[in-house]
Amino acid sequence: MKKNQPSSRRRLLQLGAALGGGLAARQESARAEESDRRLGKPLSAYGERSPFEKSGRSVRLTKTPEAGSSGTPLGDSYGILTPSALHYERHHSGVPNIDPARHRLVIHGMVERPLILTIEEIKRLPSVSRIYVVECGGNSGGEWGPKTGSDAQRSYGLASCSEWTGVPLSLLMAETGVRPGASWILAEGADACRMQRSIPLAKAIEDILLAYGQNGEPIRPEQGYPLRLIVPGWEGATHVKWLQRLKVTGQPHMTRDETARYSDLMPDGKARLFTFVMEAKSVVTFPSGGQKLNGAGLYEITGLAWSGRGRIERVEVTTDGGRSWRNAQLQEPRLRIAFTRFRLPWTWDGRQAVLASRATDESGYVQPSKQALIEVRGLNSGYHFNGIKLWKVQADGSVTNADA
Ligand SMILES: Nc1nc2c(c(=O)[nH]1)N[C@H]1C(S)=C(S)[C@@H](COP(=O)(O)O)O[C@H]1N2
Ligand SMILES: [Mo]
Repeated sequence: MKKNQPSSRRRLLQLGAALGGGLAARQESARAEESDRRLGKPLSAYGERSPFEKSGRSVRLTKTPEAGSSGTPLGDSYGILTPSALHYERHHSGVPNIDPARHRLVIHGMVERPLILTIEEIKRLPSVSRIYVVECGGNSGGEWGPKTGSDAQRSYGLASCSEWTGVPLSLLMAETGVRPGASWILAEGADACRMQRSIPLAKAIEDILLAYGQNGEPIRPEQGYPLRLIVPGWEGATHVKWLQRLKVTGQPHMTRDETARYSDLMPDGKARLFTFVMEAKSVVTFPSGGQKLNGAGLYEITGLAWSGRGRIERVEVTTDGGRSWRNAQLQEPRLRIAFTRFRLPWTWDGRQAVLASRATDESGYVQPSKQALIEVRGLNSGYHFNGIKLWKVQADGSVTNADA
């Protein structure tokens, strides 16, 4: 190293002379930049990630706040928790800007003692923190079609996993009491569309949370600030955001988002309503669509598995398009209804390979192939797809969907 210095310096000087001093100026500004970098920046009240990191939710920008969705970039994720800034978004009419001091939650209908609560009052109640995945019933809906998603975010990214803090709804139901014959609850948001979903009372009492915290801070506006429902294991649309009203009733309300939407039109022409539980699912996040392997050799295949029915028991991985499967290692903790990270070492021989994962949950349910799903469900519905996702590693190392 030292020996080379004089000669490389001489070469640099010659080059500098040839470029007429421009190089010296550039060296000077590079030195200034480097010393700025080392000096760093002062304290900040709220942290930002490194400016070198660019991964984000891919969004179609609209001029007005309207219905839309954006996915979590699962292909860039580590571990099992989704940073709040990258939690997927699904809004039926934009993100309302709600002042928590003026927000109220009303609980009424078939109750003994109706309640109107402020956020401050809700936060005074005994709370719990739980790690749960939230997944849209429409996640991977595009996979039903002939052309499947080209990357992990666009195909499987309407699922994210956070630690949620809030009050068990059972606590408030005990406070209000319920009248005989009560069996459902209507939840309503404070967004422009007043999104509404009906939920069986039994679930409300079992494990629903009235959540105000996400990953250690208040829930983000996109996730329902200041208050949302967390309905463990059930489709995202039941997790009503910006929650303002719970009405206890004797039957479901048959709202738009549980009849015309989020229902599954079966091959016999009948629609399956209230498909609440999100079944076991998994996806390889590395290597996944859009990524590139840098030559043959050793890699670690990794991905995420989860189930609305509980814990993940097993994840198998194939590298030959499903001819053979090997058990992946499951990273602890394996929490109920949360992302479980799986890993498997793999030596890539540099030839085309088709990768996929297959999850089994604690109920014994095994994630089906796309073909098996279509045989039972037909092709009329765009919701509740949980089929095995194939990625193709091309000989040049690029990774695409399996159709490519
Ligand atoms: N009030 C209200 N709640 C809502 C929605 C909405 O548009 N308005 N979207 C629902 C749907 S379809 C899903 S998948 C989840 C998305 O939650 P997230 O945006 O926090 O990921 O919220 C649900 N709750
Ligand atoms: Mo959704």
